[in-house]
Amino acid sequence: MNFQLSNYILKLYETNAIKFGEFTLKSGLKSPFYIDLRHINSHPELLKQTADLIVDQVKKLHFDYVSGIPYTALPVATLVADKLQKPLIYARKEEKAYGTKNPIIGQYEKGKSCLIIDDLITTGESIIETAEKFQSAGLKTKDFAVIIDRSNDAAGLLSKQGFNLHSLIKLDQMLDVLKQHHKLDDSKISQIKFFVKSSNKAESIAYTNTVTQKILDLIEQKKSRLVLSLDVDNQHDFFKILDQTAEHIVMLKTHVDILTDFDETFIRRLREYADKYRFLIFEDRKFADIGNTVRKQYRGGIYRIADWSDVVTVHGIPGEGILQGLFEGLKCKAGFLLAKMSSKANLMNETYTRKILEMGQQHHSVVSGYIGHGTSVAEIRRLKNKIPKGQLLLMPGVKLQSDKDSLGQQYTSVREAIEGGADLIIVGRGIIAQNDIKKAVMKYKSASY
Ligand code: 5IU
Repeated sequence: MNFQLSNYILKLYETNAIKFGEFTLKSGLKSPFYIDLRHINSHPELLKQTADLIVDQVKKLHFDYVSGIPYTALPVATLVADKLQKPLIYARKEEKAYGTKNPIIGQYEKGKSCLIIDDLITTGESIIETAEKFQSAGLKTKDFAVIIDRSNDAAGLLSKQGFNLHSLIKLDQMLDVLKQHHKLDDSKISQIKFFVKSSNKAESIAYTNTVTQKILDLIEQKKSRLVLSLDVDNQHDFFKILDQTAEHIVMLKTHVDILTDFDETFIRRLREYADKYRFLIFEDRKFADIGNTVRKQYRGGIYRIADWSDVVTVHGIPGEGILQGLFEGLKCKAGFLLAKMSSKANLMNETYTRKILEMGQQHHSVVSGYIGHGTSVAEIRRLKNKIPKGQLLLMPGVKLQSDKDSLGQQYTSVREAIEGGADLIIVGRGIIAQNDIKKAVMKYKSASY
């Protein structure tokens, strides 16, 4: 390692951009180190040095524009663009809910290429997300420059997707320099390396709760990824359809408040079917109020949903108190948070989705996964990649072929949903509105698994 770079690493350490101790991550895991490069922008010398090092790294590459991912990398990118005398463009951080605005700010010509600069790379997901925004705006993106590669192997992942990663510092190099300068000892270094290596594995074990495990077992046993959405208004039709479908589904999704003849016998009969044909009952209640109110709605009222359903849907909009209100003190119950709806022009933008995933990860003991939708394989895959390992993606708005209805519902095909990584598909009218229900359910089942 050259003198310039080790000097740079020491400066990062001195400005507290790299810290050692015990830090609780968003995931709840405790990390022995923490990297926060946001403050480099407040140290003019360090900022300049960062830009110089990046310029050295990228000056032989071919690109037309320079971009930085807001907020941290944008000032650095501005300096890099200035030094290389290339135009700066950048992608909006907050996506507009309706997606009508061009996500790229600045003037550019379609078909040209852009270098993307970020501060830190862990999994590569946010960089890929940004690259996709540029690509959908008609720009080419191949090269990424980052200050620190925290994972040691993000370059491998990116190269599989056709991207080149140019990192100034890899985690191991950084640890070596700090050790040489007596900032870290061997035991701390092995603790850090062990943490980085094992954290992915630890996360996947931690986030699968007992309800999720039941769902995963049923998927394998039944060789099906099908959730039937049975929105009919009377018990006769309900059980007639269930008779033809029950053995092929992993969960039955209900809206009990649609039934005009709901009564106690309905619940008793439904539970008998669930036990006999081994599916979970999923009341799609979409709770959305404060903890105290949803607790009453879930456990009381005429429906007493908590008595008979295994899982319910929950809006994250009121904050985490809703999960406490619903599930505190109950066993073997879980919720699915709404992360991205299937209806056209819904207001759940990327920022909202990300917040929901963070909330679900923190409450993984009662959150089995997320309701999410995408209109293409790439969009579904992007969402799926953001979901913590061990939690599930349930996708509504699915039919054998893509389609839409007159009230805003958008359908993506089963093939795309599964290829994008949906763990379960939620299908209603694709099955229940068909003349031959038995035949329809078999088609969806085999296409899903
Ligand atoms: N549902 C959606 N989209 C969503 C959510 C729930 O379609 O984003 I959240 C529900 C509505 C309906 C079922 O009960 O899933 C889909 O039924 P169809 O397959 O008939 O459209």
